[in-house]
Amino acid sequence: MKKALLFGITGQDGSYLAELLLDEGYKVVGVTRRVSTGNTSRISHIMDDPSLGLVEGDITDYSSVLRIIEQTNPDEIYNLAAMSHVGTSFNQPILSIDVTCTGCLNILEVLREHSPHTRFYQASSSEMFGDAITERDDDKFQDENTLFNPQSPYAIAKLAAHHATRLYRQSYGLHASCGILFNHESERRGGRFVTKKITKYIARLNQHFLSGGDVESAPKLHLGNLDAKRDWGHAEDYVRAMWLILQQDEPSDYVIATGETHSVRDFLVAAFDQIGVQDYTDFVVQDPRFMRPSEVPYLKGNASKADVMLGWKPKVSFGELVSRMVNYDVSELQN
Ligand code: NAP
Ligand code: G4F
Repeated sequence: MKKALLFGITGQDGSYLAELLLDEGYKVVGVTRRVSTGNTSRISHIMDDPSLGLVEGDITDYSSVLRIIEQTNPDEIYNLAAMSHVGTSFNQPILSIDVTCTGCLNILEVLREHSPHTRFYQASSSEMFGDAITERDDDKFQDENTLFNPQSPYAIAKLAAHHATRLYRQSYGLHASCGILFNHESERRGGRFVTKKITKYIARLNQHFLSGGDVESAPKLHLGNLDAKRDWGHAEDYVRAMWLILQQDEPSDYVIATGETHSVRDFLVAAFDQIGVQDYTDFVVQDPRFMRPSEVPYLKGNASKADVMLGWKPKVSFGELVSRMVNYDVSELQN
């Protein structure tokens, strides 16, 4: 029975990856942080699985990372832990670097010194590309050879962790790989990311209309930049890629993306359409509080390498993603 250790098991991706690994017959150990209120809601449905264990730790604390890896002796480690909100990283840059970059180095150092046989997956991000390609280049894709030009403290931290993973692979022979994942969302997406913010609002608006409210009295949705374009997929598809990456004989880095790009405005239109509203402009307020000091204007990934080497392709389309998220939030609110 293979053993996998997951940093970030309580997050969106961690919860889907834990499900996948349990289905594949793994023993899964997840690292959770001590917090004053619960943070295990995304994994509550698998908590009683005898093949799942949780240990308390924090990725910024080298001693807990060392202890957990030594005690677990895993075949595979997936590092999904991060301060993953780009906007927040502008206000908490040092924490972002500590968690997202130093945290990764803590694991790599433990692997180098104490557990070189363990395979390692690092959650790299398309945010690292920054503005290397702009909106003016609408027919262009980012791939494994595209230059990085990070535009946020989060992206700088991810890029440093990305290079550290590559360096430890090359210098010390670790089986260490990075998935450069483009945006992926789901019913379990955190509420402050733009997609979930929109779909939760749509559910509230739907409720407002169902209880007799009109357009005038409807709540408003406050958003920032509507022109940014993202390559949005579903997290279930993307965690399958993470697992496939660690099953390869040779470690390597892979772009994981759908190859389609849509603006935030496109997402808004598609989400409003789910409740039969054709014009979102009566409901959306552009609010400077949600504009970022620096923006990534355009992301569209080319995942050909993953297709050829891993046999990976996304299954969930943009339209299905939007409708799954809206339907989920609508029924959550109704129940
Ligand atoms: P998420 O929902 O925000 O989950 C982040 C996880 O990291 C949570 O389990 C969180 O624990 C944990 N964490 C935060 N600080 C920690 C610390 N100091 N020590 C230990 N754990 C800590 O993020 P996600 O969307 O699942 O993304 C997973 C990973 O992929 C992240 O590294 C993210 O940056 C990266 N990524 C995501 C996307 C995307 O579009 N989703 C794209 C590219 C890369 P709590 O639950 O206790 O907060
Ligand atoms: O949903 P977002 O916050 O995601 P962002 O910044 O693209 O980052 C996500 O994807 C990265 C991969 O590319 C991950 F590495 C990262 O961890 C995270 O999962 O914002 C998407 C776009 C941005 O251009 C933002 O400026 O939506 C724009 N936006 C407009 N109004 C907003 C809002 N974003 C948020 N969060 N909230 C708004 O009100």
